[in-house]
Parts: sequence; structure tokens; C-alpha cells
Amino acid sequence: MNEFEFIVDIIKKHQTEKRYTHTLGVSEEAYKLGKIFIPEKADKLKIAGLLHDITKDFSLEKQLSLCDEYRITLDKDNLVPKLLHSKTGCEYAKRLFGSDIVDEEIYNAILFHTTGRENMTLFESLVYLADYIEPGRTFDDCVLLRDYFYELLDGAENLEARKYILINTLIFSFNLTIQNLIDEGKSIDFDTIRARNYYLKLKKESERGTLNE
Ligand code: DGI
Ligand code: FE
Ligand code: FE
Repeated sequence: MNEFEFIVDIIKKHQTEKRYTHTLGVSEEAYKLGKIFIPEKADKLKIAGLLHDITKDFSLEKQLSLCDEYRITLDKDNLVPKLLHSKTGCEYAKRLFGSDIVDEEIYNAILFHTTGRENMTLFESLVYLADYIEPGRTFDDCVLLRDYFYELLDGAENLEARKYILINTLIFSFNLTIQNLIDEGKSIDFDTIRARNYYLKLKKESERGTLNE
């Protein structure tokens, strides 16, 4: 049994069938994105994809007790249950698989896979995007984002062009998420807002860079 199969076996025991199918989808998508942007890390992205939702099916009670155990500080007055699994997931995975497998790169990819953050590593951003656009996601916004990304990518000639498309896709994803949260009357995590602002600035800078040449 190789490392991948070993992790698959354990993940399968943690998740419902639906969540497990999504997990395999994210893993494959992250690998595919890895081949496009950072081929030397494609296999590692596959593992990050497997691990990203490891605690997602835990009850709220279990999430909260893990937060307590891991000394994760929470704003009790502004608790967002759906955001807990990324905070508990990275710690849980690190304890279960050790820091050889869950190194800093994978740890942060799990921690920020739901909200994104400013100045993500390329690795983190690919796990974040894979979670949004894996083929099993059929929500309108996911389809929209997937089509947007792959249609633009089709015309990209080099890594720089691909990275510019990635920046635009990340901005689009934050816009969709934020718009949805507003429509549903939900609170917006500061990391999501900071991420959007950061990538908007980065987009402007890279456009200036292109024009100056
Ligand atoms: O775990 P997944 O379902 O695969 O996907 P995810 O980790 O991206 O979680 C998505 C959920 O999290 C979705 O219901 C929207 C919610 N979410 C994402 N960002 C925010 C958020 N909820 C709030 N309240 N605030 C956010 O900034
Ligand atoms: Fe998630
Ligand atoms: Fe997910």
C-alpha cells in the first residue's frame, strides 16, 4: 500500500459517501491544477486534496471540543460553524498523520481552503480553487467559475499568463462567495475580504507590469 492509498483508507472512514466522493474530486482536481502550475508538487497537492475536509463531517459538538483541545480561540459571539472544519482539520490531520505528511504547506492549505487569505502560496491557492471547481460541484457558481477558469486558460501561452488567469479566477471566486453570503444575510470572514483586496491589488500591479514592458 502506498502513502496515497494509506491516506485514502483513513479518510474514507471519516466521511459520508457524498463527502468522500467530493474529497476524491478535490484531490484529482488539485493534481490537475498542480500539473498546470507546479508539476513538481502535483503529487503533494493530491494528498492535500485528500486531507482538506477531514473533519468536515464531525458534529458541531465535536468541532468545538477539538477547538478546546487544540487551543483554537473562537469568537463565541460570532461563531460560524461552517468555518470550523478548516481550523480543526489541519490540527487533526497533523496529529493523525504526523508533520512529515502534514508539513507547513499542507497544514496551511487545509487551514485556508474555505476562506482563502491574502498572499496565499501557489500551493494553497490551488487547493482552494480545486475545492471550488472539482467536477462533482454542480452549483451554478461552481460551474460558472470552472468554465471561466478553463476557457481563459485555453488561450494562455506561458506560466505568467496562467498565473494572471489564476489571480482573476480567485477574485471571481471571492466575489461569488461574498455575494452569496450577502444574499443569505451571513457574516463574511475577514480572511475572505482581505484575500479579495489583496488579489485585486495584485491584478492591478501585474497589469501595470505588462503595460510597462
Ligand atoms: O467544505 P466544503 O463544503 O467542501 O467547502 P468549503 O470549505 O469552501 O465550505 C463552504 C461553506 O463555507 C459554504 O457553505 C460557505 C461557507 N463560507 C465560506 N466562506 C465563508 C463562509 N461562511 C461564512 N459565514 N463566512 C465566510 O466568509
Ligand atoms: Fe471544506
Ligand atoms: Fe471541500
